[in-house]
Amino acid sequence: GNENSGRNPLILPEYACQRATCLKHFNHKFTKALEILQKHAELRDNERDSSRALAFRRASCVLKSLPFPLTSMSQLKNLTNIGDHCKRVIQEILEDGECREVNELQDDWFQKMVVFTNIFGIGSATAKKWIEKGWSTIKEAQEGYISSDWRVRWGLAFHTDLNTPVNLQEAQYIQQIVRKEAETILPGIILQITGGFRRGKEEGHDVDILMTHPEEGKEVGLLARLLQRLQNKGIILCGNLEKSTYSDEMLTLDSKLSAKGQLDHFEKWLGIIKIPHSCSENPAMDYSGSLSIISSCVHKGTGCSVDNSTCCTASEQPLNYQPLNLDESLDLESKAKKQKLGTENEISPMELAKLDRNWIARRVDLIVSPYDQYFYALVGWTGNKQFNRDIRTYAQRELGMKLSSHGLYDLNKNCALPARSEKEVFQNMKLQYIEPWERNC
Ligand code: TTP
Ligand code: MN
Ligand code: MN
Ligand code: MN
Repeated sequence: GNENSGRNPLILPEYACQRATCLKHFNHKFTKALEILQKHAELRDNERDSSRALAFRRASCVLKSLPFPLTSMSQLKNLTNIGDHCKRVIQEILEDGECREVNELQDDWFQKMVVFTNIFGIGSATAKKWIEKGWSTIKEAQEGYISSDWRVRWGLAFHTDLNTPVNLQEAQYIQQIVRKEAETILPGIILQITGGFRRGKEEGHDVDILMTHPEEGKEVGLLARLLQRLQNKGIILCGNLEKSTYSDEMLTLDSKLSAKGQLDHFEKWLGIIKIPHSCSENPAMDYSGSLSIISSCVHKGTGCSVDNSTCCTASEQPLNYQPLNLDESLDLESKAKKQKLGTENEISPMELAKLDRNWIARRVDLIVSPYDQYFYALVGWTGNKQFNRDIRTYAQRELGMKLSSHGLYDLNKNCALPARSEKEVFQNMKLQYIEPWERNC
């Protein structure tokens, strides 16, 4: 290191919610290594490993907040959250440019686990079983695995699509479609892209959209009707609508909403839709015409119904598809007729994926929040996951408050603290406002 760098050992606040953590920073060399250690611990997936995984992540997060590139161990002196193991790794990278332990971790097993757990619906337990069977490729899983989980069937079939990152233009395109339909159903709706894109990422694995309405109660029933409309347009491939399971006592009691937990009780839909290939070349273009063209397969019978509020819960009931011969010269009316009549041919997700098609499958999460919870929901669904962990732990330990995506509860005063803006969420916790793009922990 360079002793003359003029930089005194820096003191950073302990919690990530007290400091800015941006996508671009000075220490990728180190944070990449630490996040491989984190990922490996997560994939091994037992209790001891999961706390180690968090320790690696916290250390990485501290280095992302450093306002300069790390050049000597002495600069770490006053930093919290960097344990001995992390220090060894950092020192080795400082001396050799790389870390042997990190290199050796990225073995065959690790690579396969990463590939398999990147499949929608597949966790480390299933991935481990596949590796024990001797599988090492997606193709082997596609050919050898029969799943009762709709996510896995679709995740395997559309693995190539879903592992092609969603770009910003596609995200905006999807938001545009959802907004248009949602505003038709419920004028005055508030709709916001959250997740990685809101934090300034240019790519993501999905598009997260949070919705609410300023008039309390107006949002009830919106999601089922919205899905019905998207379904009628032939955009939806598969998905699952979860009803809201929220009640006020959860603000204080529920362990699902604890500092570690990322789960919430909002009504939400997690699914896969199709968008035109060409939309990322020209996102401003109106694709309402091509949307009927990409409706080459429409659902039959199953799916979004306002009454039973389920959408394609295919785990119990496999989805049926009726392929339509794409003929762009068909006028809309006969196209609609043909869709309505359909054919008796039903094709599986795998066959659908193999068709010559002008659309790509994209993962979408749609979340509906009541307005009085909205700004807490916005913080929670903006993330990132590590930021949520940190700000929830901070609330609990430093303030004696319980933070979740539903609200903030003061456990000493026994009252909830409402917020009418995201800034108020931070004010209620005596925190300086952290911008969404500063929450990339
Ligand atoms: P993700 O979409 O899983 O992650 P991301 O958007 O940060 O990253 P990517 O670009 O790869 O999509 O989740 C979005 C945020 O929502 C995440 O920061 C944590 C939060 N979240 C919840 O609060 N509850 C949930 O059930 C899930 C899945 C996520
Ligand atoms: Mn997975
Ligand atoms: Mn996301
Ligand atoms: Mn998501």
